[in-house]
Amino acid sequence: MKKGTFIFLILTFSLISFSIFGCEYNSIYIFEPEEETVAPEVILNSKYIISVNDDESLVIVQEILKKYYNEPVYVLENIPSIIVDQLSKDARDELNALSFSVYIEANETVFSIPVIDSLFEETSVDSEYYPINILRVGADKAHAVGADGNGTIILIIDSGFEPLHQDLKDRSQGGHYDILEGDEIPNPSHIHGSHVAGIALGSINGVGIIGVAPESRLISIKCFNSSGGATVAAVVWALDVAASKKDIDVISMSWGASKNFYAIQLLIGKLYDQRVILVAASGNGSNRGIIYPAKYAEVIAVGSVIFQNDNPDQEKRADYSSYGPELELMAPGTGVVSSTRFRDEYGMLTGTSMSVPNVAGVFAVVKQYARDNGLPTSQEYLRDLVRRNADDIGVLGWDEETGYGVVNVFNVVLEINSLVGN
Ligand SMILES: [Ca+2]
Ligand SMILES: [Ca+2]
Repeated sequence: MKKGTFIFLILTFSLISFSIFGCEYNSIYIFEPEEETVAPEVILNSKYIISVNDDESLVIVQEILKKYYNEPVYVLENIPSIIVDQLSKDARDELNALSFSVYIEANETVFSIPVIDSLFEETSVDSEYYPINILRVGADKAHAVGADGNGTIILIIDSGFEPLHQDLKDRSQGGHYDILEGDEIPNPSHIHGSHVAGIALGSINGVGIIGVAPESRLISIKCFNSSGGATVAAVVWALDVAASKKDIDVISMSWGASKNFYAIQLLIGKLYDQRVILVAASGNGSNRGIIYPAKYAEVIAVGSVIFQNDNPDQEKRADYSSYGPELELMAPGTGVVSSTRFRDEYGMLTGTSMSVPNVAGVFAVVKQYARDNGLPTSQEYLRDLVRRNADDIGVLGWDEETGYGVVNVFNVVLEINSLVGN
């Protein structure tokens, strides 16, 4: 284990008594060392993230830091980066004088979840139905032919989710992680995460809503706080935990920042190399300028479309939806109904945040259906399949405002059927 941050602090002695065949044995001391990590808030609010390009360079950096008592509070497992709570001027000067590149990035709360208004409108749901966004991406018709994400895992990096919600509880894969509290309980800090999860994989269970990939499984990594913000360290830590997980098919990232961070770029590259399909929000900046991580080539940038089921010619980019040369796909994001709080509450939220899980769900379904039909399941193959089956809108062909168009999973299912002669 590369993580060098565990400190064995507390040795607990417990006095127990037990009996064997009626004889009492007292004063048996059990020696239980307890693994104590650095408190999550120390890592989350630390001062810097230091990254290099290889492990050998990282060893040199750590040797230098040791001289100045600037040792890391967290050593990342999957990239040559460390999080430090302090960095003296002398240490920084020595790092900057090294012959290789050392990236010293200040830890700030720059990541946010792009929703237009985080106050949601509560929506009553009488009997189970497909919300209009799910219908628009063709998921109902895909489900009818068995394309439902069965056997895939969607990892959602967000604000946790409501584990008791009727449309989410059966979707849990387990293996969740809570960066904010340093435990494995996904309890939500904000409704955003539950809402995103419901869109991607709300269950077919006779109640509430149905998501895009209702047979897919959910793993949650929580790093966004109750204000919908996250520090760079929180996001880096979350992505590092994600990169340590195996068998993840899709990662849904309804968040971002306008600034590039080298540690995050390294982690996105690492996840891409692990064959994970990465989906993220273009942002709600209303302008030309897509946020990170959606801006990276490895990540599928998703914008929000104002859609009309009966009139596709009128469909256009939502005014708030950021656009640019990296834009790939569109999905509904305005007035989307999904799971929110407690066991059975639903509500409406708006933003590119809501568009992302539609696309993440589509990729889970497409991966399952391609796999089941003996087709390739590489990111490149699936990405190309989804792009060319999107409903083109706006300017003919790919364009900066609407990418390849509105994602349509049923179009993909039809192409797969024709490819394999179903
Ligand atoms: Ca349901
Ligand atoms: Ca177009």
